[in-house]
Amino acid sequence: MNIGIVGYPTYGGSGVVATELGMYLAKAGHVVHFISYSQPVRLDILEPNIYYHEVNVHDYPLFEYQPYELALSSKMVAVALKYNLDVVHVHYAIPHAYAAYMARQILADKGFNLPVVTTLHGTDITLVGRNPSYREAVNFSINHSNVVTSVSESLKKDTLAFFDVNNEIDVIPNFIDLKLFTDREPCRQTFSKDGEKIITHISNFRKVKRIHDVVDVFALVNQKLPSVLLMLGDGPEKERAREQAQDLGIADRVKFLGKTSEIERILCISDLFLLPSETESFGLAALEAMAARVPVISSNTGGLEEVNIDGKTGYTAKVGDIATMSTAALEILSDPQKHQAFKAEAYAQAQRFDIEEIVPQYLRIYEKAIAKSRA
Ligand code: GMT
Repeated sequence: MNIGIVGYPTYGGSGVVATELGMYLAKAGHVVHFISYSQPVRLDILEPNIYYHEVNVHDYPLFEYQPYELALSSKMVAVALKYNLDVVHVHYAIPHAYAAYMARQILADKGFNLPVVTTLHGTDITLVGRNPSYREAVNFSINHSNVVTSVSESLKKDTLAFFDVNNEIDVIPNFIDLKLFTDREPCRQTFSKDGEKIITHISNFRKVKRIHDVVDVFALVNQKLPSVLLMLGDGPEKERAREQAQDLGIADRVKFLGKTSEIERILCISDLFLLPSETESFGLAALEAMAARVPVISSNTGGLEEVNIDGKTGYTAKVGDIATMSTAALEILSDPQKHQAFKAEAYAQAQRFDIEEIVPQYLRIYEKAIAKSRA
């Protein structure tokens, strides 16, 4: 198949899912055309069957805001015609689904049929999409995609609750390539001396991640158990977290490692993962931790309970309940046998989201979109 994939090129979330999906499809022999405003961070363009098309937005003094959707639609049209795309798969509704709808209309005018698959990822529905400035356009794009998928049952429920949806929504959960999490050389000594426990958090450090809860939970654990907190990623709340660690007197225990390409390696030496988010449609970072056999302490919001099974792969607690989260963390970390059992369950759960199992579901979705677009 000739497949167009549109997504954000950034580190984390929907962009990673889009990139990993495309690269897997390319390995399977499909020809994949990535369309974005810059090259996706995890994209290996040296691999066969992968093309990258950059969307260029022209600057003009009249524009206070550059019309990115217009440029994106035009690029989709050009790529579809030149490479005879069978389907375009857009990740994150805003503005990709809307731009894809326009591209499909323009192409129809030229006698070319381009089926559109939209995957909803989370904040495009739960935070940004609900905003009155975007709601109507997001609603329209959902209803006019040939097929819509969401990454969890919880996100599907939220979408049906927040919008007037008259389109079917298929749930296809996020996936993980388990092979990436094996045979990593140990680097524990770099971060932990004398058997200190390693607790890890990965995110884009936005408010929704409740970074202050990560630091508070860690501080409570650290009072009872020698430990270090590794903070991976970057974003607006990072400096505040650094100050918080200083105020709590644990600055030397909290290491900010920034955006690193060594996520799998660091997870493989971690003992526990924290994800206390305000909302999370899925929680891909929690799944990555589980693939590295790391139990997770998370909030019980959104799709997190579909990923982190309370009392099995880790524990879940109400948003902001740092007392329960720290008690749960200590329970797991201070009992080696229990820790081993949680690690095994975490890995077993990750296996259910193996890329080999999930990606074929997207291929069936593409077939469905093609059939629906011809009906
Ligand atoms: O918040 C993030 O981590 C980034 C965001 C994105 O859109 O890239 O992530 C969303 O999509 C991920 C991939 O499907 C999900 O795992 C995250 O749970 C979701 N984030 C939220 O819902 C807050």
